[in-house]
Amino acid sequence: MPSSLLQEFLKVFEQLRDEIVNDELLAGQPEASKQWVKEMMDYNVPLGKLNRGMAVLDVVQSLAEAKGAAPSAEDEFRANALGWCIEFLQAYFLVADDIMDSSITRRGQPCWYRRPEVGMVAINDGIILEACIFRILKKHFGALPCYVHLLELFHEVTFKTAHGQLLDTTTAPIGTVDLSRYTLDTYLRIVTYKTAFYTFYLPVACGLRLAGITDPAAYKLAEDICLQMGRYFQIQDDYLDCFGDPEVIGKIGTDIQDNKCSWLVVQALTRASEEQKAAIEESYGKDEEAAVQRVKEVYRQLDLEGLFKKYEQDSHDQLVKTIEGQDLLPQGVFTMLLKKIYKRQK
Ligand code: GPP
Ligand code: MG
Ligand code: MG
Ligand code: MG
Repeated sequence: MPSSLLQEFLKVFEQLRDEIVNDELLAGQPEASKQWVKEMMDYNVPLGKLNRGMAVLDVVQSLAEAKGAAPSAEDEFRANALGWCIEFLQAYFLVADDIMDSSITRRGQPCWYRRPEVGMVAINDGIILEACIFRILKKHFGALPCYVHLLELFHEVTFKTAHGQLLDTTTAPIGTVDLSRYTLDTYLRIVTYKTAFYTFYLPVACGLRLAGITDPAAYKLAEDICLQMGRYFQIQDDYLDCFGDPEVIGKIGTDIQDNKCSWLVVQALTRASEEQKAAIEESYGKDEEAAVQRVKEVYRQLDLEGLFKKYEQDSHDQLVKTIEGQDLLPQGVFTMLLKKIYKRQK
């Protein structure tokens, strides 16, 4: 039985989805195209963990609680609607990312572009998913003082994420293995941009805007903490890509085949013997099972699982210290997010 918060959140999705399908701008469109959009949204938007989307309400609640208040029903609806805007953005990114990464499954089902009736129509569906954000914002936030801030926030975060994705894909050109590219600096830049802004800063900044906070120092602090958390989150993602259970994470890892600048390869290269480096050089970036297994064997020899577990604990402890060491924003804003990802298996 899903929690009542989750039920409430899913109810808001149904409302927003129906509003989009019946959007006056689509009046006169054939039924079949409306049906396509509805099914495409149902397939791609609500089936994930929903951590990002549900975080906006958590943030709004923490901010209200710190003032001894509780959000009104209207504030809760708005927080959830903004949460769905983030989930639409995420759906858009994932549809596109799965094409770029030649991925096979996502959230336990075939990637959208791999459905026979979809193929490259998925690119257009991604564009529709992004456009939905701005229909939701206009309808539900258009009259609020925070509207322009929210528009800027979604635009800026998208701009940054796409630049992260640019670095991610161009650092991993298919067919050329250049191990000198896989440095920690390059890695941190990629993941800060491709993941941390939209996964952590965006939900927190949405909550701060809804709560009417305008102090730039609050946004700067939120950004610092959220980017730190986002890097930790993507390092977990890279770890799970190799060592996670595809049944649990809902996706089959492709980082080794895709030549990705993953945290694992970066760490492996700083620890590998000449022989192990040669094995990685020979096998990385090849879409062959034996080559993938060879790379994983080196990772096991170097005990990257143990290294990750230690990193995970240190990183968590460091984050707790940073969160507790400030008094500009209620700690709950961040601890709720951190609790959901600490030692995650999916
Ligand atoms: C995660 O990378 C980053 C994204 C999904 C952002 C994509 C951004 C675009 C502008 C398309 P990943 O490839 O490691 O994620 P996953 O493991 O979920 O495929
Ligand atoms: Mg991917
Ligand atoms: Mg990717
Ligand atoms: Mg990944």
